[in-house]
Amino acid sequence: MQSRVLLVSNRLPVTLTNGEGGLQVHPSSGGLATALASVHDAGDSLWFGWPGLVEGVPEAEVARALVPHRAVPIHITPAEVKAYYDGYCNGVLWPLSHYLLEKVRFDDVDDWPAYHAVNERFADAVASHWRPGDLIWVHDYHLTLLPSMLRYRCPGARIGFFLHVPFPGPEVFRILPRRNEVLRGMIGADVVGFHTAGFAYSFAYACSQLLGLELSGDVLSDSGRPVRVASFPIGIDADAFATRAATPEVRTRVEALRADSQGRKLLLSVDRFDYTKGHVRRILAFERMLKLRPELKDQLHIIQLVVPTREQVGAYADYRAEVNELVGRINGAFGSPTRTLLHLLHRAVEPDELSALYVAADVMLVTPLRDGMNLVAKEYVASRVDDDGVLVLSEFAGAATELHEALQINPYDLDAFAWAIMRAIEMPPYEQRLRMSGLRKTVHSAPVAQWAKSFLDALEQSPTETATSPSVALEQAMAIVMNAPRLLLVLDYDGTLVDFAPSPRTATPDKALLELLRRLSARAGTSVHVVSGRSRDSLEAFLGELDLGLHAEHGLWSRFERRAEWRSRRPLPPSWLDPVRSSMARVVQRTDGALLEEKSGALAFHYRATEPQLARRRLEELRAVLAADPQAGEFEVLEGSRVLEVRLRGVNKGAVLPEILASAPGATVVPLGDDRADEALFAALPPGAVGVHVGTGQSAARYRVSGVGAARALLKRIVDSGPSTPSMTSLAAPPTIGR
Ligand code: ADQ
Repeated sequence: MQSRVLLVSNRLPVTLTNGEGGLQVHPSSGGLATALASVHDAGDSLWFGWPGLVEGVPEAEVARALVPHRAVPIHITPAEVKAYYDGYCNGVLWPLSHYLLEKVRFDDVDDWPAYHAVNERFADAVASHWRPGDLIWVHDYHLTLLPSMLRYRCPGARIGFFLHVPFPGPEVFRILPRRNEVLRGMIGADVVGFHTAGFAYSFAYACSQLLGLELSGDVLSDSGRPVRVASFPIGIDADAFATRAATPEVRTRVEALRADSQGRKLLLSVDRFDYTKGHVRRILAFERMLKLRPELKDQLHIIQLVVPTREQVGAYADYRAEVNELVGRINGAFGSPTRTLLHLLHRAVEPDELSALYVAADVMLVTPLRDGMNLVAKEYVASRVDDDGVLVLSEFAGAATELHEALQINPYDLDAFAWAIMRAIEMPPYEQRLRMSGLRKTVHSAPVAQWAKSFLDALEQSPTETATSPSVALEQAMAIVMNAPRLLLVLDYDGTLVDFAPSPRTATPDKALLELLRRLSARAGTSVHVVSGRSRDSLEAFLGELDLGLHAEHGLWSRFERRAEWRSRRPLPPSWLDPVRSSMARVVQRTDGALLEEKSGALAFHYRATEPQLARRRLEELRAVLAADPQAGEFEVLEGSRVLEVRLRGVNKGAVLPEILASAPGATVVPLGDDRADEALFAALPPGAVGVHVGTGQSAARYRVSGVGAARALLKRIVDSGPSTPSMTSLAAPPTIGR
């Protein structure tokens, strides 16, 4: 690994506080900080993140304090902490990822803008330090928009994204109002990593279902740009835990803990005080067990170590109150005036103390309702150097996919949970050894350094992007465009001027778009052409009243002026489509959500609304049928965004371009397009043209903008730079669109 790595996470590995003794630096807690420390400590890296709220300290002083830690601070205001961190991150994305829908706060209007703004601030900071050759590695749900934002700012950068929390099932993810923005943000990366193959699959499925991206093996195609989606299960530094467990300091503490337990079995859990970690169900399981076997109350000593977390988030306060009440109930029912059965220790502990607890615990309960991975389970295993002890593990922790020898439970099934705890307490030593030795082998075989290396290797091996330009370069080109005496705009429609809709018929232009195009076409010295895959009828119906050149079916048909006759660029062979039509119709009939669009020179199989796996099967079938068609030489098969089109050979957007160029000699050409069909146009451009790709896909265009909203904003700037024309409606894009 030669490249410098720019690590980006919400929190820095150290947190600053401004107390009486001045600026203090403390290590940050939590799984992510622990995991990335090994990458940061080992190599040439810079770490970008929030240093915590340090009000009253000049930013330069904060930056100076972080220099020895190779950390770059990104400041977040108290209002943003509320809306971005407590609000969108921990009030929306966190509970949604963990399937706790009743805890999601959907309607707080400030949360999303703050989330977007903080992601932008991270993007600016990272881009200002990025040098060609650096790898950028973005972490977690706080920064889902960052990969795409960086793709516009850092041309050719290799960008990785890793999600530490679960990616929920697609039907749960679909609930998120900003789902498409979040997915588009993440697919700006070259490699998107998850803890389990299940999460990776859910993400790929959501991208197919909601963005119409195709998946082949473990690679999604973002308009031709490969995005690798894979699982990289995180490990721990198992050797360090094993070594620490055997030190005299830890052994002394273990003896003290055992003396404290007075021969009773120690049941331990260690988690952040978070409602996903399952404290409530765990305590209910203890209660169920003690009701079944009351005599156990004298044989057990239960410690739940909880580290304070997200104390400002409302749902956490309620949760803490609920847990405290339950603890009181259990101790009231099963403890005695001289002995507390269940201890809830509310604090972070030092490594030696944590290790001592792991070594002393006869049974470890790691029973989250959902968890991306869960490092505590692995830390316990690594600390059991004598091959004894029992791990009770929730099947909903990512770790369950690796730790097969644990006693796995469903925390929602209280009876089975209670029986599993009893079984753990009474497990004979030989079975403990059998299980624990297997677990230890697993945990030692995949250390955290290897996790980081395999992710960064995958990132380094990802193909470099060739044609991306930073927004700075687009700004320079825009200056030329806005001052050009003659302008020729050549615009794609779907995905460029309007967002995709489930059916092509419903992607109608809104008022703002019509007004934008009207003003563009009225701008002095400006000609506007729309070149689309759509049929003549559809373009006439949507845009026919405007002074635009219209080119239907990828340029097979043209109408250079309003109300002019449509002209075909080439004769159509009679009834050539008939046999293909019946094969395609048969497939459509058996495919829920699919539809067949018929044009004069093409047939399009649209499957945007089809369940992705079904769509994949039907596509395979269709490709085979078309390849075997006796007329296959007459047509070509082109696959776009959730559409397979059978089209006359040799018809493409590049072929119509010379005629459009001839209609505006000497003009500066500005084409905008988002998908593979537009690449034929970009490939045929004359020198000096300002080709703009819309989205994060692969493109030969020299410039890019993020989406439909940004494409419209660019056109609006062109309108505003020309002689003014009266406006009837606002030109703002509808609220559902873009950034
Ligand atoms: P977390 O939700 O923070 O991590 P986890 O993986 O268990 O969960 O990591 C917690 C870390 O904090 C462990 O290293 C543990 O030792 C430490 N810790 C917990 N309680 C402590 C205490 N009282 N005192 C000191 N240290 C304590 C997120 C995801 C997880 C994922 C990780 C890493 O939610 O699913 O495993 O990131 O990707």
